[in-house]
Order: sequence, then structure tokens, then C-alpha cells
Amino acid sequence: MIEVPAQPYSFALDPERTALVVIDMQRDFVEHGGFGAALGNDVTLLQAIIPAVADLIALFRVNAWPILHTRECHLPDLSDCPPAKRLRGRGGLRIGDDGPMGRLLVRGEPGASIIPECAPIDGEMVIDKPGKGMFCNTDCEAMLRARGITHLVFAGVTTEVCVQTSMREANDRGFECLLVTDCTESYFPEYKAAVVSMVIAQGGIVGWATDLGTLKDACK
Ligand code: C5J
Repeated sequence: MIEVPAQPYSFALDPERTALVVIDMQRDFVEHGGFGAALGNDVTLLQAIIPAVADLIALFRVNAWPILHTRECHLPDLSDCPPAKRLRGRGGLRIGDDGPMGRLLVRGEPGASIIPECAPIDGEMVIDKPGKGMFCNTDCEAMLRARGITHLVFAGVTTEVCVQTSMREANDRGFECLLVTDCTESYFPEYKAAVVSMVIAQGGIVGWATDLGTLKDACK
């Protein structure tokens, strides 16, 4: 076991049973012209964590530990996108509409792809998820269980939407969850801070939190 200094107390990482989960590092969330920008968000906030996320991915690759990448996206006919999701909000462009990077949040469109700095390589798990949480209408749980994974390290965007939802879903399924605080970001810094506080409150009610440097030192 690797003892990772963390909050609210050290996280016992079992290298044989741990996977990195990289949530939605897609062009649609971090680049201008994507879904996040269409909602009026400042995407440059998210771009700041790209080097750290790439570094975390490299840490798992060098140790030959499993990595699961998620993409929030929908089938081209939007049959997996509930109207409640598509019609939410009063902005201009919606899921499925044409944008500068193709149809927003649609599988196979340029905007739905993972940014090159964080792109999966052969052998890594990739799931397309229609919900905010990674377990909603995906076979992600079966993929993790088949590999004997019990511990998950979380990174990606956005902290209070897809990262938090996925982490809570994982916690309810019995996975031990660690959030890497400088490898996740929100369009709203105060929401990120709130999520980190909520995760580790009450003795780690959702899981643990640490930073990349601390995790890397622990894994030396
Ligand atoms: C959002 C996500 N924010 N990946 N998706 O709609 O967090």
C-alpha cells in the first residue's frame, strides 16, 4: 500500500487496485467555441490545469496503472439525451446544435474529443457518458470491477458538475475515492473550493483530497 498524505487523513492507495479517472477533458469544455463557452463560461480557467492533468496521466502511465477517460456526449440522434437536459437553460446554442467544433456534445464531433494533451492511448479505458455521472447509463462499473479496481483517483472538469457527480456515484458503489485538487477545475473557483470542502468533511464523507505534488512524492 502507498500512504498518500491527504485530507481529512492519509489515503491508502493500493497500486494493484487503483485506477485514474480523468473526467471530460474535452474540447467542448476547455476550448473557445465549445459547449462550456456556449453557456457563457470563461474556458481559460479550465485550460490552466491541462499541464497538471497531463502530468498525473504520465504518473499512472509510468507505473502501468489503469486509466479511464470519460467523455460527456450523446448519440447523433440525441436518443440518449433527455429533453430535460437538452432544453435546460435559456442560452443560444444547445446540445446537438452546430458550433465551430461541430455539433455540441455529440459523439464523434471534433468538440467531443479529448484534448491532445490528455488524449487516451491504446489500452486505456474510454467511456462515453450521457449523464454528468460516469455510472449513469454506462458499463463503467463492470469495466472497473472486471479489473479488480477498488480505488479511484479523480481529475478533470468540471469539479462541481461531472467530477463531483462521478465521485459521489463511485463512493456510493463502495470505491475509495481521492480527488487531486490541482488536477480539477471549475468555471467558478468558489464552487471548486466548496466541493473539496464537502468531499472531505465529516471524516471524508465522499472521499479524500490531495494535490499532485504530494501524490507524486508518495508514489516515488
Ligand atoms: C458540464 C461537465 N459542466 N463535464 N459537464 O456540463 O462537468
